[in-house]
Amino acid sequence: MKIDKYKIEEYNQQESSKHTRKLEGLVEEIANYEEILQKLIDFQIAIPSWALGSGGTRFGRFPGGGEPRSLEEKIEDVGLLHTLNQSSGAISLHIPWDVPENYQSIKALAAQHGLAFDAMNSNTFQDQANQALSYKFGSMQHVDKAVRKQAIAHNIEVIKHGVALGSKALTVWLSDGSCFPGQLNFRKAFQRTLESLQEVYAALPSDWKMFVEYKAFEPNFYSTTVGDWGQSFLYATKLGPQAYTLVDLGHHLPNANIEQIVSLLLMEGKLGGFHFNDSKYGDDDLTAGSIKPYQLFLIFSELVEGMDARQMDHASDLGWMIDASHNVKDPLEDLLQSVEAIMIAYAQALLVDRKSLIVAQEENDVAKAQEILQTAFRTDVRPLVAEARLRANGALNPLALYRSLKVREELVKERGSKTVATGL
Ligand code: AOS
Ligand code: ZN
Ligand code: ZN
Ligand code: ZN
Repeated sequence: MKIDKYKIEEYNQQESSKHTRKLEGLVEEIANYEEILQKLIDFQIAIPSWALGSGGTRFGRFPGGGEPRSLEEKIEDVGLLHTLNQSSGAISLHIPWDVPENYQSIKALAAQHGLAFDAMNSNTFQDQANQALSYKFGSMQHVDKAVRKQAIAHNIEVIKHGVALGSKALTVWLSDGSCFPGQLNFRKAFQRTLESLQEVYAALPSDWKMFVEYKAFEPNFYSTTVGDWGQSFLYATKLGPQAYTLVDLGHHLPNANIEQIVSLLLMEGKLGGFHFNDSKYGDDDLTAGSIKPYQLFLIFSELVEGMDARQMDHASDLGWMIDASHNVKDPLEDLLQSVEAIMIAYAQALLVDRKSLIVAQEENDVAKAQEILQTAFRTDVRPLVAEARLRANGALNPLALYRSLKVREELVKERGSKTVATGL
């Protein structure tokens, strides 16, 4: 299925006067309006291939219809999102869930949809059918060198797939850890993991980055060998300049101050990128901005401040990815909502009156500082985000258009109502 350009134009025309009315107030208020708009247009968020089908839990899975059955159909789905919002111009693949058979045709298909290949994800947290050794007791931390070698070889193979597709980064998330005290020698597990990562790092092309993703717990519930940002930072620092920490918003212990973590990693030049999602309890992988929109804004506020201080390019100097998966919504609708929430948080962060904030901080004017942040956060920037989309030839309201064009119904017709996409 493809969404015709004229359908978007037609829809935007219908909505045009309503949109203009909402935008007017904002245009007057924002001094650097055009500059902010351009930043919003340039900002792209990668869609994970595993979020395109309904996720499951260990208790069950309720697949929806019309889910992508192949890598080609996953690319097609991200293409649909990008056509609607013009902000999802990349896909993040997962090996072995998406094994590209013909690189040329996959690359051509992605290019046709205006998509780039973002970070490649490896998988040493599951045993595959044809796999020689088991990851039951870990992969890169494993006491058996043969298991570690298998995990290293897999990661190097993932890099090769990525090179063939034009990706520039490898994300390593390890489920390694332990479930019970005494199971593992923490120090030895760390050392073995570091040595394994060093071998993978040595295989990185010089223009590649390696993202070391941390996670507090799950599937191991006593210790995780890359358990928090400190440990990830330690690995990334020991590995070298091409290694960075990746922050998945759901991978912290409850109430962690993620915006402060982001600020300090950025200060040290070790922040690699994000897996955006939201959570109430743990690694819930819910829609970005659905539970704690203020936290998402505060993270973006630190990002804008820190990236500007380091003269970084907002759009291209970090990896912006979503990592979400759930049981109850149409995955494409959910991803449109996530991208929208991220754009809103970014737009609000761009509105923060930085000069006044610095003054308030220097004067210890706590109430003023809070007012400045909350003034930006409480601004309804949706018309601004919509205007950026309009200028980029996207839809004023992607979700509304997705529904009125009956995209899901079309996909069900094409692919059937009982489809199973691979994913977490
Ligand atoms: C797992 O909890 C991590 O969030 C991973 O980033 C991700 O879900 C996985 O790599 C998907 O393959
Ligand atoms: Zn993640
Ligand atoms: Zn997560
Ligand atoms: Zn996760």
